[in-house]
Amino acid sequence: MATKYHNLSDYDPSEIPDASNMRFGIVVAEWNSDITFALRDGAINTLAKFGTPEENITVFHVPGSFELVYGAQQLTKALSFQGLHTVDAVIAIGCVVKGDTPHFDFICEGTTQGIAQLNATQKVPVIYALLTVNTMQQALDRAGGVLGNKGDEGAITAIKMVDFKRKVQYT
Ligand code: DLZ
Repeated sequence: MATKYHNLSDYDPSEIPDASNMRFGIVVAEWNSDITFALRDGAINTLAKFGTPEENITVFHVPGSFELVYGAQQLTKALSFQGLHTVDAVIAIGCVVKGDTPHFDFICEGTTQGIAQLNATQKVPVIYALLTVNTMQQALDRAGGVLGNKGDEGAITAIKMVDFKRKVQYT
């Protein structure tokens, strides 16, 4: 959670593993694309900063945040039948803005539980880069605004989780 005490783009670069031999899938919701595309670009730039080549990043778009679970699940599977490579981690990017009805709560809950379930059952970590905000200003603040970029945070988390996975699997 971003607060005035925690900027989403703040991290110590010396603590981030080299990501040059990692492969990532990014699934992005098109709802609130002004926000989600800024998060996506932040994630891609941060992965590149730590060495991930462009060809190791596969980006897919889905209509809304609710579809992120299905999208992420598909990306966690081998994509070789499409000539693509299996990914080491998936970053799920969305932005749900509170409206006048309980729809917000259902989308947030379904997406959150779905991503949690993928993490508990699949081999590939799925990173939760979902903004759930009351106002568009809160989203802007977290999409490259005063509180940083949730996409940066998602990329750093993805790199750390791939590193974690490799350590627990191979040591
Ligand atoms: C329907 C809907 C609404 C009202 N709001 C959002 C939103 O703020 N953010 C978002 O990512 N998606 C929204 N959606 C779309 C749902 O996620 C989903 O795409 C549709 O309910 C179709 O399954």
